[in-house]
Amino acid sequence: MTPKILVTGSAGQIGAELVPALRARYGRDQIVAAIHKAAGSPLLREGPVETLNVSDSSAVSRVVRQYGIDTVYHLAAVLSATGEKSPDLAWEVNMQGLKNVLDVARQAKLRRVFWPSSIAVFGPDAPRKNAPQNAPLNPTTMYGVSKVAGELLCNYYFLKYGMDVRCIRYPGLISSEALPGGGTTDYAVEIFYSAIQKGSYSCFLEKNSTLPMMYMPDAVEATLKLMEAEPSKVKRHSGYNLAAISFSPEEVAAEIRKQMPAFKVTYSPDQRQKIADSWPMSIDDSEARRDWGWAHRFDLSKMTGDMLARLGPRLASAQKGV
Ligand code: AKB
Repeated sequence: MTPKILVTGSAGQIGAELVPALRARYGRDQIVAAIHKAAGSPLLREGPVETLNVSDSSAVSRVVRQYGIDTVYHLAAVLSATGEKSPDLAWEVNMQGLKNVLDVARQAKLRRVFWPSSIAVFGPDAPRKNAPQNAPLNPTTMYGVSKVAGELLCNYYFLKYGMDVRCIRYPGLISSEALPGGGTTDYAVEIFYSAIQKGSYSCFLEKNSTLPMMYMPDAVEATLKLMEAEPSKVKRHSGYNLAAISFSPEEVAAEIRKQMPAFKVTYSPDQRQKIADSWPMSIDDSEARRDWGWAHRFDLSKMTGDMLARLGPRLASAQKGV
């Protein structure tokens, strides 16, 4: 059966690549891209689009009924750095938004729900290297708190109502198609834009601040793989650890320098450093690999090559006004 899908937060970094991938897979009209206020990429407009505030439960319910939705990818969220500036907003969007989507999913008897968790569920007491699936979850950011509570809520809806909620703990995501907004790992995207546009970058994390990261094509692949897995293979309905590569700002800068030898990076850590320091450097994702066959394709060098190859010509023609 071809799913009829609603994607909330479609204009965000994940949505900008996941919506086209879902449309390519299931058909353009099967995917309703919900955006909040942001205009989103023109690509989103190539199929049904709705303006939707996930804090408004009746609006979520209306869209689900109107389109006969059976699956929701609920991506709308406030990320870690914005969440520290506006903790109330992070709680409202991340928690109330998720609760609304789960309640609508229950009432409308939806088939499946996807919800993104994050490496932000971990705090300073989790092992710094290869943080295991069942490490202590004591985050020190509001974003992390909302992700832990959200995971518990997803699992509660599975246990109590039998809802098929599926969930991944994403690492920092790097996309050639959309800029991130308000996260701690955003530097790993900005650095590519700045290298191409200015030949230099001022990094807001320390040079040796290693974090778990992933190229967006891998993240999209993992998301589709988990959502298409046979129910018997999905052994947990809180977040699966998911990993690909771990690198520091100086390591990605060195990789970029292989193609742009004059590229210069300076380091002036800001308040985001404290958030980065509270997260593990790497994640053990063996459960995801074992349960539903997850495997990443992009290492640091392959990702850097692909990012520069995609962004270079696009930014050059934008500069020329083509
Ligand atoms: C952030 O930096 O807040 C996000 C995340 C790791 O979930 N990219």
